Amino acid sequence: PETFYLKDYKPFGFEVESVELIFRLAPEATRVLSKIRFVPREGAADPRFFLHGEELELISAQIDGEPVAPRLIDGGLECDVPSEPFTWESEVQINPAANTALEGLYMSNGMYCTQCEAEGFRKITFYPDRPDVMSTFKVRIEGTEPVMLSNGNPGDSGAGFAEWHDPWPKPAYLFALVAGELVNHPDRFTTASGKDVELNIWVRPGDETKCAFGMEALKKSMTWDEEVYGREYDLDVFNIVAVDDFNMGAMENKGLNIFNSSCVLASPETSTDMNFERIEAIIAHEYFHNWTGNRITCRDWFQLCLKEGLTVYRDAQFTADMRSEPVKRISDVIDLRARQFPEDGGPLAHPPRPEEFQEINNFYTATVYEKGAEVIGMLKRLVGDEAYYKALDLYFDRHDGQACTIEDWLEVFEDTTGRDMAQFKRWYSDAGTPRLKVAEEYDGETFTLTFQQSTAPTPGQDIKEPRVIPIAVGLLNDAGEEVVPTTVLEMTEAEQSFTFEGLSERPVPSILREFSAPVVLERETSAAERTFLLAHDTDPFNRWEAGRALAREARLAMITEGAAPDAAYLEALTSLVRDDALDPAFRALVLSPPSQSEIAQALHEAGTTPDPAAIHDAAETFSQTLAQAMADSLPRLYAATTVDGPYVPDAEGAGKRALNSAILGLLSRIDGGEAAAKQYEAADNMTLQLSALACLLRIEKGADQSAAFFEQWKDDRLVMDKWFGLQVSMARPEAAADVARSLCDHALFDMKNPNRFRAVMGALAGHHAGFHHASGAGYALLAEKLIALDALNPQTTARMCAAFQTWKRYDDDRQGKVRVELERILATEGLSRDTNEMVSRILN
Ligand code: HT7
Ligand code: ZN
Repeated sequence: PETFYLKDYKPFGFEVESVELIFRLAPEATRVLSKIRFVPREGAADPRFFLHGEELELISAQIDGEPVAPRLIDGGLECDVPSEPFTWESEVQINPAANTALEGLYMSNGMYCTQCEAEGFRKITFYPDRPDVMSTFKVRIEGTEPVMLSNGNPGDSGAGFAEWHDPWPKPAYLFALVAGELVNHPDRFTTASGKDVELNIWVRPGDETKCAFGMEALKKSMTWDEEVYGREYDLDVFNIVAVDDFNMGAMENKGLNIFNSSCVLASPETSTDMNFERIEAIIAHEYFHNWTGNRITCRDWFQLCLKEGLTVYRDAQFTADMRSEPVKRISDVIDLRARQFPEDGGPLAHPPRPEEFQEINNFYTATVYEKGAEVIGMLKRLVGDEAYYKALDLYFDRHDGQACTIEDWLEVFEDTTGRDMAQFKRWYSDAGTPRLKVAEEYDGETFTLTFQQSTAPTPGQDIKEPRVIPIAVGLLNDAGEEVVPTTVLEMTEAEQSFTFEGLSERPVPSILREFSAPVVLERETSAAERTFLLAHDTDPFNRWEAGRALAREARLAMITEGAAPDAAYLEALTSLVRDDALDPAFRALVLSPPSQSEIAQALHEAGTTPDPAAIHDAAETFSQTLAQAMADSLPRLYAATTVDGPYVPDAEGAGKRALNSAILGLLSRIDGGEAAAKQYEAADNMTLQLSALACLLRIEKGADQSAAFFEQWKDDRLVMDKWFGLQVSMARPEAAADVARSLCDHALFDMKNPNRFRAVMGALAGHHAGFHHASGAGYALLAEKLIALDALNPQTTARMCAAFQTWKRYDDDRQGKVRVELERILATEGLSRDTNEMVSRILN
């Protein structure tokens, strides 16, 4: 397969002045007519007229009204064209009903729907399908569907047709079309400058009762972007459509966002608190793309983090403002360590701005998104809030309507702050997570922190130069008071010391507050000091972090030394959980244990080969011991944290329910599931129903409730995804693969629906002891199902291959078994480019 390189970038030789499209819809034979005005660029580096096109049947082509015979070549067509501006017209036929890859125009439940990012538009018509080619679009849809939507503002419509006009120049990846039997949940929004905008969430009939929360989230996002970034909406209409079959979460098409139904539909009866929070965040994320992604887009796909990192950063700010800042930060760091750190430390490591790819769909990664967002956070910490917003204003002013690069982005910071961003740019070009070692010294007056940074080699990058690292530090006295408030130290050297003068007693440092940089902090500290920070740190993130380190160390001691669960830690945890003055959501986070995969990573880093069974047993023993240690107070704590009154999906209620559910998890280990069974019976919302069912399944007492749950919800696809997933994640390790296999044979299992596939296979991959069971059954089943899925949906298959990325952490026997499966996938005839690239990288 061809490899594409950042260094090879050349602008397209033509400008596209306007695009007009006509769609004649038919499930198996849709006709697409295009009329595109091209203007040759003077002095173009590449004057070749090449249009991308895949899986298209060319019916006819004309230039300025005269028939032409283009040369059909791999991936598109070439044609001889005039040296003056000209109009290209073509007619192609496509088959949406046969499109199971869910890229281009496809059918989902009888509804027409598109997904064009990154390179799906070339499956709709011949076009320069690259993000730096921007144009206005006029679209006419002809069909019998009651609702027919496209980007921009509505034009004429009548029996059998609807027209749309998008006045904002956009790249083809933001094109969208939806047609089908849909109903809307309407609303309106008036922008800060008085523009009246029609808002709609379009869903299948029956789902209209699940749109109110999403609509509120949309209006809150619109207000927030005006207030915080000064960004207003720019069309008369903003449409959102919910689709059941979708490869990812949602897509920011201009004026017509398309959502995986799991990321927009919500009701108390069918959605958990976590679903509500995620929906609010994703609606915000897609909406925020209107400015960071659509009005200003990427020059090429290597620059993907320009729009994704910034937009993730913006949606995190939004969630922090709507909910709790520390809780959001802690949750994001848990997620970063679980998804991005393993990527950065394994065979799939790549910089936030990669320099080569075979299939761009494989680079919608935690590194591009979440590390990309961390990089923005560091930038803001280094320049300060005021300079950050000044730079953003300049970015919007200077680059509105353009397709930009990371260089353009950093230049606005250079121009507004006068800083040289050359060293900072390494965060975009270098892969790998820096490790930051810290040593402390106190001479009776001066406290010195000495840091050393180092980054291990990553694929294709052996040498790593030092990066700029903002290290937020605060100093505490032994009464827990701040003697030095949070200060951002700017580390630029491989080794660097920072001093704090005038301290009459040795302070306790709180380092990397708010997780001010995406690094691994290595600090030799006593358990006593960690316990002190868990009780007293004035930075909530580091308070949680101290608890997390204690939890990790307790687990490691259990696994490597056969130690009992650490008594001092158990005591500290117990008193924190009982502390009513603390935010329940924070207490729930402190109580939730490190994942088994995180423990495996910690063992690996400490030079011990992780044994998944031993890690699983230690986790069980720890929770059982904690439950017994707290036995007397658990029923009271459970009662005290129960939320009374009608369900409201707000942050406060969600925090209380999270704590209540963590306590129920412990309680069910000692009461035989009595409280959980009662909660299940009484539950009037999905959060309580599902948490009770999970507790019961974990102690193998939930068979009746599971059957009842199935009967109650078998007609609701999204709830059934939860049921499918839970069966696997709550299975005993030795049974997990068998449970997953039999679920794949279930009448309601559907290979073509990515949500259902991920519910089962994603749960298996996330079941650490089950997936890595010594039998190899987990590896074999995942490989078998990925091979089957690849023939239908390469994008989702390739993404799920990442489950194998940590394989070299484990023992030779397991490595051997994984290798066999990876080689089996690679040897599959007709394997997609997507999966081929992923498996080859993982194997190397
Ligand atoms: N920009 C979008 C990324 C995307 C995508 C979404 C749905 C299906 C396939 C996709 N390929 C790429 C989503 C986002 O980041 O907002
Ligand atoms: Zn995005």
